[in-house]
Amino acid sequence: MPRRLFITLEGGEGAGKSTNLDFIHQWLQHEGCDVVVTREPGGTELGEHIRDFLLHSKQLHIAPESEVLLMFAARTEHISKVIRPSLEAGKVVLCDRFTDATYAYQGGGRGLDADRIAAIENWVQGDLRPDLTLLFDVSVEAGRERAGQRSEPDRFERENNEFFRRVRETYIARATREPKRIRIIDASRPIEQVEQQIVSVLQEAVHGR
Ligand code: Z5A
Repeated sequence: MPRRLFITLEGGEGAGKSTNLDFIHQWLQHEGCDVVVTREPGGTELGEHIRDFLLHSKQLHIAPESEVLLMFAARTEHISKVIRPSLEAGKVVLCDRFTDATYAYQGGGRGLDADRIAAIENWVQGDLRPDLTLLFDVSVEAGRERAGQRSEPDRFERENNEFFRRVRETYIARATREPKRIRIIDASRPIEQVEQQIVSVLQEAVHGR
């Protein structure tokens, strides 16, 4: 039987997390996993309220420190009500973004000190870390062009290319430091090839091959 796993999806704007989430969910179910799909910020009633505020507030400028604390407030609720109970019940948790996004957006993008983020991470999460993270990587320009075809941009999507370059660099630096956990998926390829790469990474994580 596949063991319990905590899998997270990460990437910059337009990298294709949402596009591939369904595919990953179905693949895991087909392999016999009991899967809980969730997202951050969000995943609980309080978390969804925080998400709504952070993404859609008319107040564009929020102090980066407030932003990071709100992300972790949502995360604390999410961990205690959804993530830990699901893992303890032997399920696979498939989460659209988690703490790597905080390092990338609030650390890289907003310029907050990574050591401060790490201190809150340790306090809030204890030893909880994802077992596997799929980092969907595409150039900022290509990702933004794909995402640009959507409707009204949210608070993050209004940031400039420089912001998103720092986000991407931070993600890649983290993947370089933790290559076993964070697997880079080349999201610039056609969807069928992206899916093939996803499957080979998941095979290894779920079945150890
Ligand atoms: N955030 C943060 O700052 N700190 C934190 O700690 C956390 C989050 C947890 C909400 O995230 C925001 O929260 C996020 C960071 C911040 N802001 N930003 N930007 P989100 O995950 O909900 O929002 P998102 O980044 O906009 O992601 P998304 O909606 O999941 O979409 P996506 O991954 O960017 O891409 P997509 O919707 O799957 O695809 C975009 C388009 O590209 C779509 O038309 C697809 O059909 C197309 N596509 C996808 N893949 C391909 C390929 N391979 N070829 C061609 N076309 C493709």
